[in-house]
Amino acid sequence: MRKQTKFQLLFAGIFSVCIFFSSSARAHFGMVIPSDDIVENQKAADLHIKIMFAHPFEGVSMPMEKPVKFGVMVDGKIEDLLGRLNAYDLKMYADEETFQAWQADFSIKRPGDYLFYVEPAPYWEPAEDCFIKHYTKVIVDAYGKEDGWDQEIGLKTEIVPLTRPFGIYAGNVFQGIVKVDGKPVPFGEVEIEHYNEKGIYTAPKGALVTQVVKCDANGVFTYVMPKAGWWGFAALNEDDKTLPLGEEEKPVEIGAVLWVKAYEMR
Ligand SMILES: [Cu+2]
Repeated sequence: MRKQTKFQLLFAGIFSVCIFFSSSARAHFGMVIPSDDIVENQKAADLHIKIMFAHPFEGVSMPMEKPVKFGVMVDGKIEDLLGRLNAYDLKMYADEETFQAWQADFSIKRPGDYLFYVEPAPYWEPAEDCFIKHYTKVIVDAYGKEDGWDQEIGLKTEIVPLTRPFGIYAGNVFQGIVKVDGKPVPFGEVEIEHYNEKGIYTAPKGALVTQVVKCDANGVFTYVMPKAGWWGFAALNEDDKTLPLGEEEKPVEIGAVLWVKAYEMR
């Protein structure tokens, strides 16, 4: 009995970050952020990829277990990159301590569109009484091939871009189609956040941290990115399967997350 209490306390401690922030904004985002979204020279071709689970605008991270899958699809072929993952201590701008995140290096050798994806381990979120699993994707174009960015990897849930997902200006419209099990999700919800990496932006009110749009009847969402930098789109749905937590079965929030980078016009 005593032991259980201690365990619960530990559990509460670990996840207190989430609970603390849950009242103002509760948007979690799987993050896959490459060192560049467009590779035009040898130097940029050595990509460094960071894989995190966080509140990207507020600069607060959550501990991330080793992902179940990490790979890249190029020209319709999938390469498993799980063995390249290294854990590191992430500290975002508002973090008071470090949390486990993941990173990998990947050198691009030939032209093409590189679709990187992560399937994380389920994350237990007591504040929402559910597990969270964000299937997260980012697309890097190499040497101007611009071919394949609209392909579907075939993830459990996935955002398929309708707008070319690289080389975008701030102020451009961005559209994508949200799919679960390969089928569009009508009127699904999409949460959007800016990766406020250095904490230079503040939200005037809590509601501005996370933008929310809904898909139309065809599962298509539309958003205009107001500023340069990385933007995350998280389409959230509930899985038809549950996962056990002790004796109980708990629901699983599945997110299809896509990251795109916007540029300022010079
Ligand atoms: Cu959280």
